[in-house]
Amino acid sequence: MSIQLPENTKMLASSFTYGVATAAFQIEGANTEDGRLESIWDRFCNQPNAVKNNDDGRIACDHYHLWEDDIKLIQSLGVDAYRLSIAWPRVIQLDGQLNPLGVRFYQEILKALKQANIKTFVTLYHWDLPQHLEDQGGWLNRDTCYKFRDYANLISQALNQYVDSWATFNEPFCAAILGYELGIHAPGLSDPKYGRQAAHHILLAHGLALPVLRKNAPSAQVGIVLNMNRSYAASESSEDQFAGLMRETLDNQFFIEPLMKGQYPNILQVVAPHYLPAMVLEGDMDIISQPIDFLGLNYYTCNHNAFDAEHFFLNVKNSNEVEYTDIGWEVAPHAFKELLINLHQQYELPPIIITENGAACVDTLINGEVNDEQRVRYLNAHLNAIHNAIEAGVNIQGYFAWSLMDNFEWAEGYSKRFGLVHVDYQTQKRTIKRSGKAYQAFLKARNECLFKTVLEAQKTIKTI
Ligand code: IFM
Repeated sequence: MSIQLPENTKMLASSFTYGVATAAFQIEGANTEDGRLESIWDRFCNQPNAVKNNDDGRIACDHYHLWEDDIKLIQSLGVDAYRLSIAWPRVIQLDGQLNPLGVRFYQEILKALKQANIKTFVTLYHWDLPQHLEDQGGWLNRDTCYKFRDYANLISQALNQYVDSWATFNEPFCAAILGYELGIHAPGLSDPKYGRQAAHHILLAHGLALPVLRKNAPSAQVGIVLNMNRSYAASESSEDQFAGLMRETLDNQFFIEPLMKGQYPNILQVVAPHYLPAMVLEGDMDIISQPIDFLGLNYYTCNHNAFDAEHFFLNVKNSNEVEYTDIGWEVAPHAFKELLINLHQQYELPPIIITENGAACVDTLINGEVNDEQRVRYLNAHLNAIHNAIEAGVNIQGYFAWSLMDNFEWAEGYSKRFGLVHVDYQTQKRTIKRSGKAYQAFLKARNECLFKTVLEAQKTIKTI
C-alpha cells in the first residue's frame, strides 16, 4: 500500500503545500532550561493520574537539544513546510519582556528551516499557557487576552523574518472545552460556564492579535486552526437527530460561526443558554470576526450521538462494523469529505489548510523497522478525501500530517503514537516508519512530476 492520488489532481500542483506538524510541549522537553517558565501542562502533569502513567513533558522527544537532527529528518522527508508552535512560557519572562535564550532557540530553528527551503507555519498557542497567568484566572480572565496580544506582538517582531504563516491558536475547542469544561486537559476545570467563557476569551485573543500580526508581518499569512470532527446522529429518531445537531453546534459551530459571522449559534440562546459565554462585551464579536488569510482545519474522525437528557448528546459507537485507530477513533475519510463540503456550503471561507490529520497506531519496532500499514492506508484515504472535496469546489491549499514524530499525547501521555517517525523514548533514536517512507515516496513522485511539467512547459515555450 502506498499513497497515490489521481494524476489530474490539483493536489499535485506546486501551489499545494505538504508538511508535517508538531507542537512545543509535545516534543521539546527542557521545561526548566534557559529561563522557561512553568506552563499549565507542567502543573497538570504533576497532579497524580491526570495523565496516563503519570507521564510528563520534562524530556518528551528532547527536541530542545536534538532540533538540528530533527530538521535534517524533516528535510529528508521532502516536505514543503513544517508546522511548529512557540511555547509562550519559553519566550516571555515574568516581567512581560522577551526571554532572549528562548527566542534564540526558535530563531535558530526557523533560520535553519528557511536555509533548507522549508516553509514555516508557526502557531502561537498550542495549549501551554504560562502557569502564572492561570494563577490569575487563565482564560477565564479577560486580561489574558491582552497578555496574549502583547506576547504575539513581541514574538512576531522577533521572528517575523523567518515565518511564512502565523496561526494564533491551535484548536480553541480543546484548550477551552477539554481544559475548562470537561476537565480532561490542563488546567482541569469542569463546568460549561468556564468552558464557554474560556472559549470566548480565546477567540477574542485571536482577534486582538490579528492586527498586531498583520502590522509586524505584512507579507505572512495569518489565520487560526480549528479542530472539527463530523457529527452524526446515532439513529433516525428525532431525539438522536437533535443530539447530533447539538454535538455539531457545541463542538464545531460554536467556534466557526463567531469567526465567520460574528455570532454564536442562535439555537443555543433557545435550548442551552448556559452554553453561551456570560461575558461578551460590546465590540467583541467584531474583533473576533475580522478577515483571516486561511482557516486551518484539523480532522481525525467522526462521532455518533444518542440523545442524553442531561448533556444533550452521548457519544456512542457506530452501529456498523468500522475500523478504529489505537486511540479508539473511527477511521472515516468519507466524513472528512462531507465535513469540508458542508463548511464550504455554510460559510464564505478563506482558503483552507488541513493543518493536522493522522492516526494513532500500535507501532512496534522490529528489526529496525515499523510496519504501520494502517497509518499508510489512513493517510492515503484522507488525502483522497481532500482531493474529492477539492473536486466538489472546496478551496484547500495544503496538508500537514500529524505528526512528524511520536510525542507526548496530552492526557494519554506517551501511550499513543501518531508519528511518521518512531521515537524510542529511552534512547531518543528516531526511525522513519513505513508511513514516513510512503509520504516521502509520494512527495518525491510529486516533485518529479512537477519537474517534468516544468521541462514540458519549457519545451513548449521553445517551440512557440
Ligand atoms: O496531539 C494532538 C495535537 O496536539 C492537537 N490535535 C490533535 C492531536 C492528536 O490528538
